[in-house]
Formats: sequence, structure tokens, C-alpha cells
Amino acid sequence: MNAEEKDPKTVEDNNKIEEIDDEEEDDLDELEQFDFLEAEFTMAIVRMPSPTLADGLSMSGHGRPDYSLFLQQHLSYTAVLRSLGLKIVKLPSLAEFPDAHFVEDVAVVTPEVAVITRPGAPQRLGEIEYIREVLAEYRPLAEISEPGTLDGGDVMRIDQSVYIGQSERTNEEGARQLAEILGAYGYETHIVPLAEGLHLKSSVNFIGRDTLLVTEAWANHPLFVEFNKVVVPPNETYAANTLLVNGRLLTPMGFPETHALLREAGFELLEIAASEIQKVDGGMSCMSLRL
Ligand code: CIR
Repeated sequence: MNAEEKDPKTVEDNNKIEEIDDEEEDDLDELEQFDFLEAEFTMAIVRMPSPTLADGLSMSGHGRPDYSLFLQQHLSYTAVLRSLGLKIVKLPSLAEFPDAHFVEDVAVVTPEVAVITRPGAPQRLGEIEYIREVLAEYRPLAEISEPGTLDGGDVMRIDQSVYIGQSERTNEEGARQLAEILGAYGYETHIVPLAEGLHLKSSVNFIGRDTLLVTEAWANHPLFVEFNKVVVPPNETYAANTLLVNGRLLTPMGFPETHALLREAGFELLEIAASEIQKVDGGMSCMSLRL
């Protein structure tokens, strides 16, 4: 039986699936306006934030997040994904792993395969045990193995091309292993060292229509010459982590200059309050795995 077919109200401890939200009727109005031709994704896997989340890794300097406000922001994020036609697979929180709701980092999913990563922060390594059997329901699995490390936040896929950031979290060996795994499925892979920032997608994101949203440091990078660019102003770099889902952009609220540039370029934005998420260095892409 597929996870999607299970009773939404049951708690399935053994495969860690707490709840499947499938409120199709509630979303009909929004879906009527939605262009299904743009629907690349049909499902999002999210993990509920844990009450321990304020202990998550952070370099932001914005203070400790408030748990209940974080929950609200996470809920809004999930509701927006659902409104874009995605079925939501909601996993239970993991008190032992305060960053585990940043589920993007533990896997890289393509239409052909799910690659279980080896997160570069030792505190996050144990999270992979809780995603393996969930993803096994949807894709054949591959794994990054020691001494490789890799965070999903360093991986940007654009059709058949995959850009892999080599960062403090993703080492050369982890990047090489991912390139080898995805190369076998016909992907063209590019490994790109990062000079700053947590992950590649903290600074560079594909927003559709041959366009990248980038911080200034990436505006003239030779690897990305073929793309149009929208450059995030230096005082709004957090907004660079804007997420393309089925033709719409999920973007953090409170970054007016970036949003004006995007709207001028013809992009349609869905703004999500993210003050608490930002405090622990999370963003729009890292809170879901899109399938
Ligand atoms: C960490 O440092 O690992 C978390 N506090 C934030 C992870 C954000 N992940 C992402 O952007 N892909």
C-alpha cells in the first residue's frame, strides 16, 4: 500500500508518517486558478518542527526563534504548498534533532532516484535514519557514503543540469559521489566551490524562465552566464532563497526591494512570514522535499 492511501488520521510509528493531509476540497478555489501545465511537483514531504527547535544550528545572529510562531510560519508554508496542488506528507517532529524540519538537507530527489545525503554538520547526521524508509516508498534509493558529506541545500537542479555547491557542509568527496550517482541517470553535473554562505541555495536559486535569483557575489559567475539574473540587494540577501514550485515563487515576507525587482520582471510571488525560520538559518527551499 502506498503512503498516500493510508487513513489520514492514523499514526504510523513504524514508517514515521504521522499524517497525510489531503484537503483537496478546501483547496479547489485556489486550484481553479492554477495552471496545471506548470505542475512539476505533486507532493511535498515536510517534517513538523520540534519544541527543541531553538537549539538548532544558527549563524544568523537574530536570536532564538519562538516555537509557536515558528509553528505558525511552518503551517503557512505547508498551506501554500498545498494550494499549489501538492499533496503534503507530514512527518513527526524529532526532539533529538532540532534542525530536522529542514528536511531538504537529508536527501536529493529527482524523478528517478532519491539520494540520501550525509549532512555535513555532525549534529544532523542522525536525521538520515528517519528519511530513508519514507523516501523508499516513492523512489529507488542511493546514498552518499563516508567520507563524503553533502547537504541538500547545496544542490540546485535545473532540468537535466545539477549544480552542487562545495561548502562547509558539502565536501569534495560528497559532491563527487552525488555527481557520479546523478551522472548515471544522464544528468550534467557541475561542482562549484562556495566562498561564503551556508549553502549554494542560500545565494543562488532557479526561479523559472531561464532566470536565477542571485546575491551580488554570484551575479557574474562564469558557470551561470547563460541565465538571466535578478540580483538581490545586499541588505536583503536572505530573500535569495526563494523557491519555485509549479510556476509560483514562495518568498520570505519583508524584502520589498527584492520583491519589487521580481514583480517588475513579471514573476508572481507568494509571500510567507519567515522571521523565526530565518533565526535558525532556514529558508523556503529547506523546509520541504518536493517530488
Ligand atoms: C542548519 O544549520 O543546518 C540549519 N539550522 C539550517 C538548515 C537550512 N537548510 C537549507 O537551507 N537547506
